[in-house]
Amino acid sequence: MNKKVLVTGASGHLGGMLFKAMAEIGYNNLLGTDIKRKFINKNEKFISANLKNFKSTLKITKGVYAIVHFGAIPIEDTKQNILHNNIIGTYNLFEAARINKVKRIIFASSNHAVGFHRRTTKLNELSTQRPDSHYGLSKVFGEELSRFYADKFNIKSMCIRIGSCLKTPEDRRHVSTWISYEDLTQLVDIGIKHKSIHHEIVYGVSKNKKSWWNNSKAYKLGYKPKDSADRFNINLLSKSEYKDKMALLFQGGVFTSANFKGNIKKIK
Ligand code: 15L
Repeated sequence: MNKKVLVTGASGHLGGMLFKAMAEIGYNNLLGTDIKRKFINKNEKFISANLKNFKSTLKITKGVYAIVHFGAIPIEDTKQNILHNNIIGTYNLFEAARINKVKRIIFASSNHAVGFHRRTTKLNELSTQRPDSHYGLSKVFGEELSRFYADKFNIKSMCIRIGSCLKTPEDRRHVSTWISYEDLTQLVDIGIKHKSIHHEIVYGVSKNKKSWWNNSKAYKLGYKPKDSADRFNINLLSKSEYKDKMALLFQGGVFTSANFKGNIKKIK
């Protein structure tokens, strides 16, 4: 693909992984951005920018065809930090994209947008959002923001509710939530190239038998996961889940129990 694709969060874990992986599958006009340049080679294009700053965001989105938006705080943080980095940062990015006539945005959503669903409930793309943290709430905002920009301004978008994207699954929760780097790259590629997307929500998960998510929407769009957590023999609880009975009930795990002051019985 010769069209310019901007990857935000290119110095981070997944943005950085995608920046390299997309170059390997034929994206030859990639631009990376992040607050600071890290792990990006000299021959790769990079501009440092903070998405909180609208002027810089306008600058980096000029002439861009599609944005792969992974630039955000990736875990729970204070309300203020999440508001400024994830919510305002993402809003700035979409608005700059509209002004600069960007055609598509792939949004790194998260399972924490639906983390307060029970592990016994099978979800699909139409399930009610149920954020389990300020972080998850920012992902709900991003999903609705991209729906609005698709409906109102025809910027096509794909929101990937990423489970746990790691080299390999590490604990029992990951047996349900794991997605490999290669499978996530495939989903991003579909979001950029699929002819008829408008606003789509898919789950970022490999082909795991114990998945909590019905991902038939992604399959309809052509997703053919190559990996599965089933080939790993993992029966360990994570260190943090070990003593945390509440975390074991809900899909979002320890994100649900942190600072919890609610009534578990009411969260059905
Ligand atoms: C996420 O959204 C986080 O970015 C990542 O650090 C993991 O916590 C992951 O979800 C998960 O739920 O495993």
